[in-house]
Amino acid sequence: MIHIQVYKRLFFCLFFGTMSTAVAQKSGSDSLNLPELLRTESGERVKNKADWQNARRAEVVKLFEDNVYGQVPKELDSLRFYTKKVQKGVMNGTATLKEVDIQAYRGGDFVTIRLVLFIPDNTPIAPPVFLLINHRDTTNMDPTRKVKMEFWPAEEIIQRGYAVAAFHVADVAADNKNTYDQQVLRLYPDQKQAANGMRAIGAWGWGASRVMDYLVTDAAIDPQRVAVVGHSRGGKAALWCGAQDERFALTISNDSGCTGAALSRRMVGETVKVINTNFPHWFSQVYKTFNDREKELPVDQHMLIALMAPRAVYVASASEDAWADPVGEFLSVKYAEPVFKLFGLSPLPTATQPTIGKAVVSQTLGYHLRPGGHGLTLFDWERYMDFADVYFKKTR
Ligand code: GTR
Repeated sequence: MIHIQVYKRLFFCLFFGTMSTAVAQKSGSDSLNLPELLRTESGERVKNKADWQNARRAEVVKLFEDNVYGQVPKELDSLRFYTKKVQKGVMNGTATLKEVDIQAYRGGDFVTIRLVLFIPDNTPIAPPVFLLINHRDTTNMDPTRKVKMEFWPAEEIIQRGYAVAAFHVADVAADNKNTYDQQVLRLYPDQKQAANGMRAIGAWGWGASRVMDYLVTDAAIDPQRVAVVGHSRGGKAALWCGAQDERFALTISNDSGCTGAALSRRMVGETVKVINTNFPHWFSQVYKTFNDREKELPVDQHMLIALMAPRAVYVASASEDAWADPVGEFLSVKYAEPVFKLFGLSPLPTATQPTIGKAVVSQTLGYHLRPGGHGLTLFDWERYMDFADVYFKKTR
């Protein structure tokens, strides 16, 4: 049954997904009946950044915890960092490799996140870092660099003067509906019972926050300039992580689609029901009650993007990636702009989706539509580094 729905959806998004943003935007957030960003639960208007920071922001984080991604447990007995390897002069003498085990302890049990980190040598100051939440094969983050993939072009990122890091999602929650609870959820058994309990996507974001716990201790990099990056399902986790962990200066969503950057209420491409049916281990039990009820969701994804303010967020789409609804990914950024405006930050310099291959950026917002299919490519990374060069005021 689900397959016919998928093909119907695919046809629907191919036909309607490409409806121009101008039309979509003219129909505006009203026609989508998007939940209001700038009004509190008690009906107060959010007039300035203080209203947002002191009241509305926490409400929106809670709405996503309770209805979509689940809780974000913070209690730990201890967190230990073991630097297993430091190898200088790698990448033809341009970088230092660090392999660090991050061990999180609770209730006599622990999980280990294995971090791979390359740091460029001879940068004038501690460099910014790109941290990838890797859900693809570990060969995509090969510390020996025998295998090089543009999914994580570590050499090119080092050449641009950035540190580059990655961990694999399986260290915190296997991407499998039968075994996802055998890593970090072992430390938080109560989450399994809770209807708004953390599931795999939340656990991957939790993992990135534990990596940040390590990065703030490493003087060789600049923890004030860390970007959390994810592709597709990893992009959903990166957005949720960046939304609630304000230590990440920049959040990058690459083709994250449904329950990532794409507006759920558009119901173009993958829907809430389809994603909950195909990946029941990704989101909270409560989220499943919104299958086929997108219009009743107390949130939509523009609110997730808005939680990054006043920090930066970059959303990318791919022109042939109809399943991820590129228009919906772009509109989420547009409809989040009112919150950035509260901080005096300008909107994207365009009202409509930019032409394929052209990046549009403001101080803290970025978007591009890459030519081609669903994937994380060197083209995408170069656009992220171009944005970060300005946002992180990088000298080299
Ligand atoms: C698809 C899923 C998408 C996206 C994608 C990916 O199967 O429907 O939501 O997450 O996988 O991660 O590549």
